[in-house]
Amino acid sequence: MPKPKSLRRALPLALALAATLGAAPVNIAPDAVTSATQGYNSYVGELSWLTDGLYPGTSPSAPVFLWPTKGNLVFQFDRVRPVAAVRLCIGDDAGTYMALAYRGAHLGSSGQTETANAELTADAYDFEMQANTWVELAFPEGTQADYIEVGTQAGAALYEVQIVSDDGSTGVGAASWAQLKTRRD
Ligand SMILES: [Ca+2]
Repeated sequence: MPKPKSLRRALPLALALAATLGAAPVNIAPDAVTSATQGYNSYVGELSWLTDGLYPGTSPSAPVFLWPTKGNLVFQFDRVRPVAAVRLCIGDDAGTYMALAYRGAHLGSSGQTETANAELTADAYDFEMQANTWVELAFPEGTQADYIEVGTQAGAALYEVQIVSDDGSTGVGAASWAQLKTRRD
């Protein structure tokens, strides 16, 4: 489904909110166990390259992970975390992308995401197929997840995956924008 424009505005708002409250947005992708689903999911490269912090902005020799056709990656956390967005650093080959946030999902023994006892807490999509840029798949404010699945239907070259969280130390994440404005006025 096309991504509503409102989702594009959600991350800057979340980041502004977090900055104002003193909880710096952080990349929690390195905290996750990263896996690829099995079946119709061939890739070239190493999963570890997706979260090694190396991409053209940080390293001219950053290795690139290639999906020739399609594929799905999963990121499993040991606890439920607030998640604001998934950011993908795309190389020369661009695809279309989805990011699904769950509570309670897991990667089953068949190599597929098991959602029988899970809740889909948010989903986000990008169909613009832009190469050599960061693509941001923003979740609505307040999204919580312990399992995120990222997929492409058109193949892609990926340098890095970041999962943005405002999981700071203030514990004020539940404040709404309206409440914050009132507090500041
Ligand atoms: Ca990388």
